[in-house]
Amino acid sequence: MLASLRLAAAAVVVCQAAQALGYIDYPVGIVNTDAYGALNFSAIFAAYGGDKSNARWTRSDFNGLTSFAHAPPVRCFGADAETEYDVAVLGAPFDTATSFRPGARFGPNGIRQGSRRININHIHVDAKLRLTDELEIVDCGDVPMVKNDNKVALRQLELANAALLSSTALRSYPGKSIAKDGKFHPRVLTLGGDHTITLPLLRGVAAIYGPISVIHFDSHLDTSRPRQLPDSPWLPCEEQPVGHGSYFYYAHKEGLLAADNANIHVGIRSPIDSWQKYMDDYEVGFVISHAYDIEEVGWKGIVKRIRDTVGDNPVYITLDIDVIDPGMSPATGTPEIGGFTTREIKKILQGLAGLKVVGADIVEVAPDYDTQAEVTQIAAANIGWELMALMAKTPLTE
Ligand SMILES: [Mn+2]
Repeated sequence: MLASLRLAAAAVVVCQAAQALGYIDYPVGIVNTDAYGALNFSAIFAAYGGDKSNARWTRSDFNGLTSFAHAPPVRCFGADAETEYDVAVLGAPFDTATSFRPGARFGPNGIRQGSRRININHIHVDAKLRLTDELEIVDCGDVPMVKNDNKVALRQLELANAALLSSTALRSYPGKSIAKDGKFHPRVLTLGGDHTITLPLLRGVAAIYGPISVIHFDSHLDTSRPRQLPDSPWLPCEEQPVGHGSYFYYAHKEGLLAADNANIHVGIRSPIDSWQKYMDDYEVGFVISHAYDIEEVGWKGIVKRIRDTVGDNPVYITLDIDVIDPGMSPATGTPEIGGFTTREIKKILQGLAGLKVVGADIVEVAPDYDTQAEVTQIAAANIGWELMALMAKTPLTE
């Protein structure tokens, strides 16, 4: 009792001393005081959390501008074009090639909103690293994709992505880069957007690294072959536009995917209209791990299957949020029941440590269908954090 009284008395003395030093000097009155001008705002705003830097008040969980996981916002295509970084976060607000519920144009904003509790300056406990110790991460904002012409919108994204990828990364490493030009380039984490955006993004990474092994998390195959008349409204002489279920067909046709079926779908479980879809899929270059593999072989078995498929190739990870069960990620265009839990997807992604991840995207987040608790946006944001941890773990050296 006496000891605790002494401690309390000591605390009061320390507090009075701090006030006397002017460290925290709150004005006595609320209005009509000149004291505000003399206030030490750095100290007052930094008092919570112990970080005395001026940046603290913009970087805490729930205030400041909303960027992805509090990454510094950078005008990557304008005034800050000379800034060097290792990972660029890029928004692709596009949803005019969807087959069912639209709304993923608000995905980049929603995922950033869901990322407020994440901080690139924090330690990733499972990966045993602090992202900012390994990578300079910036948020480049959104590409202004036009809303009334998909061809132009996708071209805008392609050019923006290519501009980021072709620059030089801040960090270089001993040994040879896996890039064709031998240089170290930044990696881009794209926030979609419907899944069509992956086609222009793959064009970008393939230009730098050559054909890529794709790890595709999704409940759908997305390798649909465009149909000809009489099954389709397009004339044989007309170019059939790409959509969010056919972009891999075009990626294969353009030679962007690794040869020898070194690409894999994970989490597949949607119905199909014909078994031909599975034959077309194999021709496009994929093997399939179905959602129920999580019961049959567990996350370790799925990780082994992925690693056996992609080997030592450069890897691009594209994740449709509908790979997660709609109970944990309802806000998406084409939900399918029987998906992974967020814990399972984390274990699978963490199991991919050591792979050379040259880029990644998270797509099909449509915040308008989310719960008040923002469960889908929070899930998507945390998946972004896992993807960046994979990038932080493994530099792109041979
Ligand atoms: Mn899907």
